Amino acid sequence: MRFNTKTIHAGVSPDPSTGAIMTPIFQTSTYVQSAPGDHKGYEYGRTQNPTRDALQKNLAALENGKYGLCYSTGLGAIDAVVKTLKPGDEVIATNDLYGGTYRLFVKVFEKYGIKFRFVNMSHAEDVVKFITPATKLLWIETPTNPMMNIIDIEALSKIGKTHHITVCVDNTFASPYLQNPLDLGADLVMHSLTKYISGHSDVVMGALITNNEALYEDLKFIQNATGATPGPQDCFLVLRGIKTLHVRMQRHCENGAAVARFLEAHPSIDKVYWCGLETHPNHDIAKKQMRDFGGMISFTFKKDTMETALTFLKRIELFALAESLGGVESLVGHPASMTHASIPREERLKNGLTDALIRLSVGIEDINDLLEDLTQALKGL
Ligand code: P1T
Repeated sequence: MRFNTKTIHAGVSPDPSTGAIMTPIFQTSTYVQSAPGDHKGYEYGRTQNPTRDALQKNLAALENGKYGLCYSTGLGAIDAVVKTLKPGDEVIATNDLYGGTYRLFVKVFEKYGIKFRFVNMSHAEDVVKFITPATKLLWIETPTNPMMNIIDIEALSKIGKTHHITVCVDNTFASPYLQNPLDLGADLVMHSLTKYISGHSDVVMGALITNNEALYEDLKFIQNATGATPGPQDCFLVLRGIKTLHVRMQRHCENGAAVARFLEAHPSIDKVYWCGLETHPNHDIAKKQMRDFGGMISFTFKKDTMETALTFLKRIELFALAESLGGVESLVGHPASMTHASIPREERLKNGLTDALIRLSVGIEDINDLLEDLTQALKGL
């Protein structure tokens, strides 16, 4: 099956008892057994649920993986990955990444004796000098949030293999429509399903996908033992959203390209961060590992002040000021005070995340309406 067919059919089949074409919401906490241990593969709602099973199979198929696991949030999925480690282990993570991931690593897991190094991975070979015998995990986000840096998944996966380090890619910004890290050699893919995959800003969930059976068994044990599992209603919403992932993504990419080119040519704009621009430092790697460039864009103003940013945010109408991304509606964010507020200012400034940086999640509205809105909001800035 090709990708655009898998979104609709992979992992799902008509309900055997009724023929319902849509996977039912199995809203149950437990399953009846005819004798102790004699059951139909389902014992308890935290451990297994048929709606969740269908989604996990579908997600595995979209990432060309064998095993999928779903979590109550994207951070719940990341938390599970770190729980495969033990005190004394080290993690090398992308220096620019979602603020919540940084907060989980530094504020929660450092207390348990796990060490995190945040490294610029733009040149894969630069990572090698940070590897020690204790390094057990390479944490890659690409494109990164919010600077849209591109990291060479294939090159880093090779480095991971050589040094026996698990390579996990947070594929949230690209979605499986644009990029499949397992095909490029990564061991594990993580998604915030809250974003492009569910696509309608109505659910918070996360997922992990792998081909490695031992890793899957370890993660499945942690999923059941620690309990960050999603409810069946949310699994249904994500399954429903996935059916249009490919058509939504196609439009996100088209609109993203038009907005990036518009901003690049605008006299009030200084830098545009979007991996589809030929001037992006890792555009060639983006072209190699992604099928298109997506709808996430960050930018700065020539008049690089908070006042300019606040005026823009006050004027803009169609782009709603909100956390999150990847829904059908366009959103605008101010990373320094919103999604990345938990990263110390000096750390984020080192990565180019300035006080006035703006991030756009370009939706699938009519592009002319979006460009008109940006035009009026930027006038005279
Ligand atoms: O919000 P949650 O489903 O727990 O996912 C966390 C997460 C993980 N990885 C990336 C790359 C993310 O962007 C996020 C969540 N990000 C936002 C809420 C945001 O506005 O950037």
